[in-house]
Parts: sequence; C-alpha cells; structure tokens
Amino acid sequence: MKPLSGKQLSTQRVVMLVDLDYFFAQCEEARNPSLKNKPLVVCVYSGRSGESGVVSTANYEARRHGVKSGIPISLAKKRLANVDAVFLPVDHEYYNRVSEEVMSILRRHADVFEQAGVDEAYLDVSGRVEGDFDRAVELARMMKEEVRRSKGLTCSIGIGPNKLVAKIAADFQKPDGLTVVKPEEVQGFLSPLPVNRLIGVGVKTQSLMESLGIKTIGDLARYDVKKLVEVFGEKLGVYFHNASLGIDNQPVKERGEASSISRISTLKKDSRDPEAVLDKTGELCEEIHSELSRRGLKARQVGIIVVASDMSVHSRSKTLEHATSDPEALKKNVRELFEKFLRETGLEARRVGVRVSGFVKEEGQKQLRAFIAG
Ligand code: DCP
Ligand code: CA
Ligand code: CA
Repeated sequence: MKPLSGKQLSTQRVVMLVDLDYFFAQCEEARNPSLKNKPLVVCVYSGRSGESGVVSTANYEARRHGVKSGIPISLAKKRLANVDAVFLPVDHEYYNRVSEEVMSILRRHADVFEQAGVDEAYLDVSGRVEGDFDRAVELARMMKEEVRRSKGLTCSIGIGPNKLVAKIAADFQKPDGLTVVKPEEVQGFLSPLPVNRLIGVGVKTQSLMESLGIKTIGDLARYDVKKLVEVFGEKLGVYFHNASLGIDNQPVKERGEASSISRISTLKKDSRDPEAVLDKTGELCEEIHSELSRRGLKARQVGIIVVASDMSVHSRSKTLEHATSDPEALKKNVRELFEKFLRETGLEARRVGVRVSGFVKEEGQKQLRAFIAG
C-alpha cells in the first residue's frame, strides 16, 4: 500500500452534476431530427380519453409557449393551438436505454459516480483533476462533446466544491450550459438566487420564509440560525443555514452495485411458443451482455419478466453459482426460467424481458479501481 501523500489528503473536492437537457423530448428529437425546431411535447396519457393526462416534458420551443412538465395535456394543446406542434406518448424503454448509454460514458470520467435520476449524475472528479477547477472545466467540455457526438444529446453541467453547489450551478444556465463555481465564489453565486433553488425549499417553506423577510439565499445566510431552528426545528433549521452558506459534506456515492439492468420488448404477436419467446429474449441477453461488459460487471441473479396477454405482470429469477456476463450462460438460464414459467402457468406472453442483478466487478476492473484509489 502506498501511503497517502499530503497533497492527496488536502485535495480540494471538485464535484460535477451533469443533467441532460429536456431529456425525454430530446431523446425523441435524436431519433427523429425532423422534430427539431418544432414545439414538441412528451405526454403521459392517462388512457381515459384522447386528451386526459399530463405533460412529462417539452422541448425549449414548446416551453416558450408556457408548456412545461406537470401541466395538463389539454392546457398544453390550448397554448400551442396556433402553432405546428407535435405531441408524443412517453417511451420509457427507449429513454432508459439512452440513459444507460449516456451514464456509461459519464461513468468513465469520474473517480466516483452517482446516478441521481434518469437524466442526471454526480461525478466526483477531485482526484483526476487534482482539485483544479480549470481542469474540471476542460473535462466537462470534453464530456459534453463526447455525449453530443456519440448520442446527439446536449446536457448542462454544474461544477462546484460539493453536490449542493454543483446541482444549483447545473440549473443556472440551460440548455447546453456549463457553470463553474469555485470555492471562493460560492457565496457570491448563491446570494442573489431565490431560496427555492435549495433542495427542500418547496412552495410552503418558501412562503413561510418570505413571511420572515427571507427571499434570497443571501437573506437566509444572514438570518439568525437560532431563529431558523425555532421556526423549522433543529434538523431542518441547521440544514437551511448550512445550505445557504453553500456547506454540504455529502459524499458522491456509487449506487450502481445495488441496481439491476433489464431489457423488455414486445413480441410480434402474443405467444406461448418457446422458440418465439427465446428468439426475442436471446436479443435481450445480447444487449444485457454488452451493457455488463461496458460497466465491467458480472451478474449473480438472472430473471425473466412476462407481461401476459391479459396485461398481468409476472417475474421469476434464480441465483447462479458463479456470477457471469457471458451471453450464452444468460440465454441458457433465461431458457430454463421461461420453459418452467410456460409449463406452470398456461399464460400467453405479450411482452418479455430479462433482468440481471447482484453485480460484482470483473477482475480487471477491480485492479483498475484499486489503482485509482491508491
Ligand atoms: N419528468 C416527468 N415529469 C415531471 C418532471 C420530469 O415525467 N414532472 C421526466 C421527463 C424529463 C425527465 O423526467 O425529461 C428529466 O426531468 P428534468 O427535471 O431533468 O427535466 P428535463 O430534462 O425535461 O428538462 P431540463 O432541460 O430543464 O433539465
Ligand atoms: Ca434534465
Ligand atoms: Ca434531471
């Protein structure tokens, strides 16, 4: 073991938050570029009538007309009544796939990587930029270019000394933004922003703060912490005080190990024929194999998902003796699970999926990580 040098011990933390712009809508533009330059609205249809449901997200053209996440589809249609707008239903399967591909690009550029949502991730890059914010900006530019070139997507990146500042910085300039806040700039950056930029300040808290004369993060920073604790309680009061000063010690934490990878797909027609099912799941196993290889992982659990023709959802899984990423081993286990499932249930499959979990790092990766850590 190499002892830590003084420099490593004292390295300034450098944290990035990468957030993809108007994510679901941008995914739709990426697979159909003719949608660009038109207002585009991605909708969650409730299925009751043609227009019931809410807007999932909208591109920036549509946002100029007041269309945004969460508003009723009927209101979005009203606001876009006189323009050539496009409305599409959500396609989570596709967005998840794009998300995983982007995340595997970003992951390669981090010392520690934490996916924080379908379209955003925290990257601790302190070690690789040696605490230097200018080098972090270079790295961020390179990542933006790589995501744009290989996936055709833009993102906004915030860089700061911790997660709290990085997140607010990423939201500061969108779309296609890059905002860096060095430690000595934190106060000046946060001060003029409204308090609702802080995580945990919703509509209610904001109006309560306003009644105390607190509008901006700077107002909050100047407010007596004892009084904050009286109003909001010990835990929240202290949190608001620290947050207003840009203090946040939460580490960037890997979450990948605990998660799973799944792929699901619709059969050409509903079927109980093992060959038709296994044809489809074979492709899914190949996709999962590539994703596992990209991430340098092997899986200990293999499972199947079946959406039956009556729309009921079923799953089965098994634990392997040895973790694997081998496509043939995945296929063999999926075959066994499906044959058993079809024998036991008499159901007809409409959609079929494969899921793997219980990840372990491949040997080569372990060494690489030990090297980075040391
Ligand atoms: N989403 C949703 N309903 C919401 C908020 C978000 O379905 N009320 C989905 C659609 C978004 C995705 O989550 O594309 C990511 O959410 P973001 O808050 O990051 O918003 P966008 O990526 O759409 O836009 P921005 O460019 O502001 O990041
Ligand atoms: Ca986003
Ligand atoms: Ca987001």
